[in-house]
Amino acid sequence: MVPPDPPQRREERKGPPKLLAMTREISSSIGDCELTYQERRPIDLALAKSQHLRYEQALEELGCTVERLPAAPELPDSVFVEDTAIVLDELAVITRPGAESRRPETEPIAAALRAYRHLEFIRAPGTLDGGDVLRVNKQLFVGLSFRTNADGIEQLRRILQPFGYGVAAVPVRGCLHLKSAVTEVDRDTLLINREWIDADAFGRVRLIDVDPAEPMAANALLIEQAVIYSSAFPRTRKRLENVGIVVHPVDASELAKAEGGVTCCSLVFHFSS
Ligand code: CIR
Repeated sequence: MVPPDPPQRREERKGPPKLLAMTREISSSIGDCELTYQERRPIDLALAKSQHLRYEQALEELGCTVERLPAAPELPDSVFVEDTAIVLDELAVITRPGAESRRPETEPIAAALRAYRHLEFIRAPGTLDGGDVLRVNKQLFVGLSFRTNADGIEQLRRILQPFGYGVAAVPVRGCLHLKSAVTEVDRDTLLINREWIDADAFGRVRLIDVDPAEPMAANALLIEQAVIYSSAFPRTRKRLENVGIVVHPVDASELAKAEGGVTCCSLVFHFSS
């Protein structure tokens, strides 16, 4: 009988790290989603699903392996997986979303992430939405928002400190999450709406302002050398392309009615196969 490989031998056989994008199918109850700044408008579920599929294809075109979790009919906002976890190279932190209706979303995400990472958890009374967490290298900027409170940020700081990450709280005003106001579009380059966030918080990075006619345009999803970006913001897209950023446009009109942007619908991280 051939003995099984010792663990270190299996390690040796691992290929180079690849990118995994975890997504979740849109819930049939998406029309009952949480809304903070927008009026409720009807969402075309079939159109939303086909846009979501295109989004997943864009992730694949940019080199991601997509792992799609099944829909949760009873959880309207469950497509917005970004809010449920912060996935870093060393571990994943399962959040405690600020909206009570969204808290049950985390369990299946934790179960799926357990295959890839050690897990830590944000606990009551802390609240934290992943949409409030922007990572730039080893620094995490965390929005102090309607959804994320000081206790949640403090817990995150304590969990990540041993791994060498800095955590800085940044007050957010006038929008749902920090990443509605600012996202990374290139190494050390941020796309920002300064109406909603104080640019000084981010130190010496290059900043690109959204076009004033497109206040919602700061949400872009950087995948290696390109950004997935909503086609609703052509003026800001031009600004990105003018400085050499490669833009991969997607139509995200339906989930935008649920106050979701392109970062919200995936958790992207490295994994070894
Ligand atoms: C909510 O209000 O929680 C959802 N309707 C939208 C969440 C969008 N997520 C994100 O920006 N990270």
